[in-house]
Amino acid sequence: MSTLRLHELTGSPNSVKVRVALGYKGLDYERVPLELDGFPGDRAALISLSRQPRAPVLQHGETIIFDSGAILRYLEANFPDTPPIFTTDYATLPEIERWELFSRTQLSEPVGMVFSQAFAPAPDAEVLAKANQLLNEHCGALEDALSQGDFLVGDHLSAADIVVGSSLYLADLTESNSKTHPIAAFFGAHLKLGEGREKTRAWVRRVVAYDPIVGKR
Ligand SMILES: N[C@@H](CCC(=O)N[C@@H](CS)C(=O)NCC(=O)O)C(=O)O
Repeated sequence: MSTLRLHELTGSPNSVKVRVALGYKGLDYERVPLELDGFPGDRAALISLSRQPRAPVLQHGETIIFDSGAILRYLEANFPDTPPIFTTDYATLPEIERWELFSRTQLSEPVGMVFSQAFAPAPDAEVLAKANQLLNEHCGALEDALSQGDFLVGDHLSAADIVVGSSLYLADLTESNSKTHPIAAFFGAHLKLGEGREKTRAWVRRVVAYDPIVGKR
């Protein structure tokens, strides 16, 4: 079988998502971390590989897949002997997709606000406070869902948990797992799941535990 090679930005949630999926499925892979000397930095290697500039990109033999959501779907469709992260049930698939959308909209807004402050000459305390407030408000939906069961959809880990949980690792960093990049360290210092978000916090830890890099606390 061809080697799975993951071209990643090690601390980026979209790369974490793919490593969690690979870990949960028990698939061996080789990491190819992208070393950047700034942001967005030189993306020539990714562009020549995949005709676009963003990580993660998965290489499987001659096949190249970009975008974390596309990679999760590729793994699901092509490794049928591994634990499922989507579903065979017609009505349940859109539930998983709704959580993916939640991550790309509700969560990416406060995460984007903190990200922008990581590059500011002096971080704006008001923007950071607003980001924390927004994030914790949006996570109310997760506390509600996790009061019904251990997973967002169904009775096992799915792409819903992987996508949302991996994005939220940025709000639950420790000194040790925020060492992937100075930007991760900035998140560790400035974005936190607050009071009343205990179920969310415990579930994020369960999800990212499948990633040997940021899952180690
Ligand atoms: N194509 C991305 C989604 C959008 C995106 O690019 N998001 C930013 C951060 S929220 C990212 O992952 N950047 C990685 C990079 O700069 O290579 C994915 O694989 O999911």
